[in-house]
Amino acid sequence: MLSEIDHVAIAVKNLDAAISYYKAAFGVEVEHRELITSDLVEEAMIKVGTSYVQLLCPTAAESPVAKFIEKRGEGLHHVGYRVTDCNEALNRVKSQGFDVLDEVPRPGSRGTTVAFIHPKGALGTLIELVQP
Ligand code: CMX
Ligand code: CO
Repeated sequence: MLSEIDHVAIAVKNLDAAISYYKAAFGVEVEHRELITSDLVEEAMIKVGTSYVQLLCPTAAESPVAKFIEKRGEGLHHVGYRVTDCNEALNRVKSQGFDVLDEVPRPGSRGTTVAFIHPKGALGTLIELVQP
């Protein structure tokens, strides 16, 4: 059901500073940058093999990522697993009785379809199901 790691998301306070770090330390470039207005974040995607590092910066104080940084500081925020059918994967999680944050799949960045699973029922890890 989980075909690949789509991305590993890192919450950052300053997107340009985070991109500069990745450029300086690893010589890598941003492949895609997008404002995700529905989630009040801006992302910068850096390709690693067939997966990405998603640098994630809040665009408003009420962004879930702003709240996360305030509580825990910068760092790993969630893991995105690539799935072929987000609806099917989400329904499986729900049918097993686990808490989800999205009752139905919704549009994500890059034209993807996504659904989030609550970290509380998922070993303390926020999980995003990503259908390309
Ligand atoms: N990973 C693990 N645990 C997390 C977490 C995270 N990213 N964010 C919050 N938690 C934990 C908190 O530590 C807290 O635990 P305790 O109760 O033990 O203190 C609990 O979850 C509740 O946290 P909270 O600070 O009260 O935050 P909220 O419940 O308001 O929000 C969450 C948390 C996961 C429901 C919210 O961040 C959310 O809906 N996320 C999904 C959407 C999202 O993250 N969008 C941005 C990314 C977009 C993209 O990748 O495309
Ligand atoms: Co993500």
